[in-house]
Amino acid sequence: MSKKKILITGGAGFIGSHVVRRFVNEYPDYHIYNLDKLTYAGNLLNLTDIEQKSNYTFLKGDITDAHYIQELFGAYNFDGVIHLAAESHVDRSITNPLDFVLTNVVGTVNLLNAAKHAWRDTLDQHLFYHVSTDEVYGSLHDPDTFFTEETAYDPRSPYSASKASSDHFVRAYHNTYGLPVVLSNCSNNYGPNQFPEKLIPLCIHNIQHDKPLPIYGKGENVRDWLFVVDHARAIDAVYHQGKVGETYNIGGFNEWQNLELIHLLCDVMDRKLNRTEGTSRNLIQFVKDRAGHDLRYAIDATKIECELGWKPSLQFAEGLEKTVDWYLDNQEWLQNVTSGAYQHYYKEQYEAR
Ligand code: NAD
Ligand code: TDX
Repeated sequence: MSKKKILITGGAGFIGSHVVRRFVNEYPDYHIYNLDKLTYAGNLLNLTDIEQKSNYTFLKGDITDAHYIQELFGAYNFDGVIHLAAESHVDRSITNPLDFVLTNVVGTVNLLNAAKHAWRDTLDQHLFYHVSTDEVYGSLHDPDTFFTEETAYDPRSPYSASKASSDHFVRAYHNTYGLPVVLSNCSNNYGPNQFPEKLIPLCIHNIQHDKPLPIYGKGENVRDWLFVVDHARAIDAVYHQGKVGETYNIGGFNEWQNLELIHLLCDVMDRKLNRTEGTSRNLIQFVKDRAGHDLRYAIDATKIECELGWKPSLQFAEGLEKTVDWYLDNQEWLQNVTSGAYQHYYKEQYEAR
């Protein structure tokens, strides 16, 4: 029997690389095609351990190119799609919203059109999985409320508006054309291979170089953090056991105020770098708040726990320790991604704050 062909988009990025690794290693009977444009956030160094595997193929391509995507589906006859490719950073969406519309909305619709066409006579043998975010639900103010799968959408940044729009298109293709889809909305991920524009790796990098740790506003915003490998496990569960047409919220039941989280990270870094306690905390600098900064995200992950038997495997302290160790052990990776264009981004983003 021929191997099942699965297209994973955005597989050279942070979460995508962990998903690709999991599927290549766990499912030798699948052939995994990783489609990625290799933007600033895509990095093949994330996948050196699996690049030689016989059930893995990398395809460099852009999901905004409708013609290319149609041809790709015609050529490979994919059984399933796990779609992660996106512009993913909220701050960049505030300066360049259109990039987010193009990749996250138009790119997703291009993939949906190609799947609808290629799968038209065998719809029930396929699955289109859209990986999305908790940010589509908006901002929570009451500490006792959580986002459930029934929470109304209320996106408030250009990034979350683009992800909400792509979620709506995925559901519309299910409703209108019968495309078999499944979706998940996950909280903030952290772990190895995350680009140092996001809070945790940015602070790890800055602490190492004795640079200020920029905390937006008063550092009171709350996020729910999940170790990236646990998100990859959840994606595996949703792809294999999720019900067609359904949405699953994924989260860590692990809420932290930004300032508390950075205090904890500083203490871990002081210990790892043999610095006197409190050294890294002295680098904290409160800077101008993010425009439209959502106060709190918190996921209720009861559905995926009860229906698919998934729950996080790591405690936060252990996950953070692993993350710090990974960055300290992978200086070449960090140097590679923080030279060149990153310097320009950093200056633009932080010098005026
Ligand atoms: P990332 O920015 O690290 O990676 C995105 C990947 O997509 C990169 O490899 C990039 O090269 C690729 N890409 C971008 N534009 C492309 C295009 N036009 N064509 C093909 N490839 C393109 O993002 P991430 O943090 O790994 O997030 C992956 C997905 O998970 C996104 O859809 C994001 O919305 C979602 N998500 C992220 C988080 C999080 O905390 N990071 C949480 C929930 C959901
Ligand atoms: O320098 C910083 N200082 C700071 O205080 C940065 C980069 C962030 N922050 C704050 C903003 C947020 O409250 O830290 C929190 C986390 O920020 P990010 O790491 O930028 O993540 P967030 O904006 O919460 O979005 C993330 O989670 C959901 C991902 O980037 C999204 O792709 C995902 O969908």
